[in-house]
Amino acid sequence: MATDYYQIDELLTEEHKLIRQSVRDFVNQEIKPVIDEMAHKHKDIPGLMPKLGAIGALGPYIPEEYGGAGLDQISYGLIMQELEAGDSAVRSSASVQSSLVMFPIYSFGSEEQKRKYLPQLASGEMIGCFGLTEPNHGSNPAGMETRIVDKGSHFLLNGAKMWITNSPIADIAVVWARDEEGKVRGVIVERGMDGFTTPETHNKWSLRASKTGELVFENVEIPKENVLPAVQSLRGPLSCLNSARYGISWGVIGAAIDCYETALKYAQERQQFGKPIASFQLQQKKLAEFVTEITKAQLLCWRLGTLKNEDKATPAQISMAKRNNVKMAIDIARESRQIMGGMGIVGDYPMMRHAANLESVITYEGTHDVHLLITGHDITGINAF
Ligand code: TGC
Ligand code: FAD
Repeated sequence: MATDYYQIDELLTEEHKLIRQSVRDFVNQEIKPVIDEMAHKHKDIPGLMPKLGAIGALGPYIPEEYGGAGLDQISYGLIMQELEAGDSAVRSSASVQSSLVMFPIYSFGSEEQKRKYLPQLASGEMIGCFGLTEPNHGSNPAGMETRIVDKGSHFLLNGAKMWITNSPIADIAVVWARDEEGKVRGVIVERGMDGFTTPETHNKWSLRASKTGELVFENVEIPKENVLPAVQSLRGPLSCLNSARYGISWGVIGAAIDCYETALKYAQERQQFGKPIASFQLQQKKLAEFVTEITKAQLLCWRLGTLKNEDKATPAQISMAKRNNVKMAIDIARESRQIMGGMGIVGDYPMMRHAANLESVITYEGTHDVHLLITGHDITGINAF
């Protein structure tokens, strides 16, 4: 992973480059040797979360006093990029834990909640998941049917969430539900609470090295201290999505570079008609377009990261980057597979796995079309949902 056609490395600090290198080393040693087998067997990578915790990939931008690494947003992006070069499932685990579990607890939680959960989440001893999507409400979470009712000494939670990354292995779930006044509240549900189950979703053809499942709540008694005090509207969960979508914008660059570099090397070595296939114009066109699109995506992310560091990135800017970069990566995965000919379909090369994973990435955290409508709304002022 060295593609840097526009010398973007010159915009990074020495610390950024060291962080990137350490995550790259981790992926080369711990993920790449096992990922094909894990994806084939539909198993998550053993001990992944503590390993991610040990390299500082869980909650990198959460302050050190809560167990995070206190890093900036460019560092977070570079970590996501390197993890997704290994597999989107690995980046997914890190981004859910960081942006969808630690971020809401840090941003909306009480001091007690921060001290109780964040250090264990940062180390990977505790695994978290995020429940927003429901069986009847995906793109439109405002329609959520999950409810919490105040029973005086506790809240009672009823409802169901679907398509939840890591739900079958999670110790806690940050869950979004409406209260009696119709306000959207965030609650921390712990495994073992009566009436709380997490059935696994089987037979996925995408993100096979990651567990996905449901969250089902049947009269679950939620202690009052498990409600996030500082959030009472959809703005809460949607602001978590900003952080996760930003990470995905960087992450998919890693998957794209993995495909591009594999195809470039293969095209230079593979001979047909007495010449390397890289000498044919049609193959050069593909490779030249890959590096052009990767470079544009890198610049988009770098600028977005600097805006995020200054707290100036808008949700619509983040939507543009998520949409553009995921499409860029899925196109490169599909086209680079063609450069490999028949070899492109076997697990010795990463293209099919990345392409299949990216089918989820283009759907979750807001679909490709939803992000286009967010841009449309932003530039016209007209909501077309
Ligand atoms: P709307 O009326 O526009 O807004 C409601 C309130 O929220 C505010 N808001 C935001 N705040 C922060 N960040 C954002 N991105 C925000 N977007 C909106 C808004 O200002 C308003 O605030 P207030 O204070 O006035 O109440 O909301 P809407 O119901 O019309 O919906 C807008 C829409 C469609 C863009 C939104 O619902 C959406 O983004 N839908 C897509 C759903 C989605 O992305 N789900 C993701 C689930 S999590 C997931 O997929 C994890 S995968 C993890 C992995 O494995 O990596
Ligand atoms: P729908 O909302 O039913 O959309 C179906 C199609 O209709 C899409 O093409 C969509 O773009 C289109 N569409 C919808 N509305 C409009 C409109 N107004 N105009 C034009 N087109 C429209 N969710 C979580 O809460 N937590 C998680 O951890 C999580 N992890 C996931 C992991 C995986 C592997 C997957 C696949 C999903 C995950 N999700 C998670 C759910 C994900 O966010 C949703 O799948 C996504 O938001 C889309 O919702 P949906 O699947 O219900 O599709």
